Amino acid sequence: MQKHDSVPLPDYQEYPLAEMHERSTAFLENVSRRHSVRSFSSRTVPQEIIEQCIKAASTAPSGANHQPWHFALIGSDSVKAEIRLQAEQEEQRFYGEKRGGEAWLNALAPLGTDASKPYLEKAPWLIAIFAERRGGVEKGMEHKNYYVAESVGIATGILITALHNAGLVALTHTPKPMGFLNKICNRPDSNKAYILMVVGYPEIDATVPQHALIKKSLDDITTYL
Ligand code: IYR
Repeated sequence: MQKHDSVPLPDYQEYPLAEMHERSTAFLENVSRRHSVRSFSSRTVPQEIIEQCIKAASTAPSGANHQPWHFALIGSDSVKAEIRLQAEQEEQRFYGEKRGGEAWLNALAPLGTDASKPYLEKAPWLIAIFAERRGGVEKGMEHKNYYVAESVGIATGILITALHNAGLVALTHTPKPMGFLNKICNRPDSNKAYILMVVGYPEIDATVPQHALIKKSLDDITTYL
């Protein structure tokens, strides 16, 4: 067993109760204005802003602190075009050939999605998020990683929140299968494509499906013991 060192909690900030109420309410109000958007403007977004959001995501807790995530940041028009081409091929099989199955397609009907994904080319940034099955606490390590899906899921949640907080919109796009992203992004087989995040400004006439505005109440999602 290795010796472990500890340091005092470096930057915890306590707030008076009244301020906790205010802060939690303000955060709820802010995050309630986040919506998945499928209609993106081509307006550019500075790379540094996206990088700050990725750094925010990388503060997520992770199994054994191995930080088993990789973010491929894609701004190149030709790479975006290739991703769109391959994603639409998969989506064509999913929707057109009904590979998703009847029940899945019925569940998606209220969202109005289809195989056409123009935003993969139009949005200024795509972030292909990969889950690393192998790695370690330092770059280049080859240990087994733990709780990979949980860790990357939490990091992705922070990324979405950071992007929203910065004033951007995002779409968690998940063509299935997503293996083609490994090749395009030069990621090894030990990486699993997790989510393709589309990021930018919303189109001026962007809409959200009514269906997406249905939110379960606190009562629906909570039990008290
Ligand atoms: N990947 C497809 C299908 C899709 C699946 C789910 I679950 C969604 O919540 C939304 C879409 C697509 O992007 O259209």
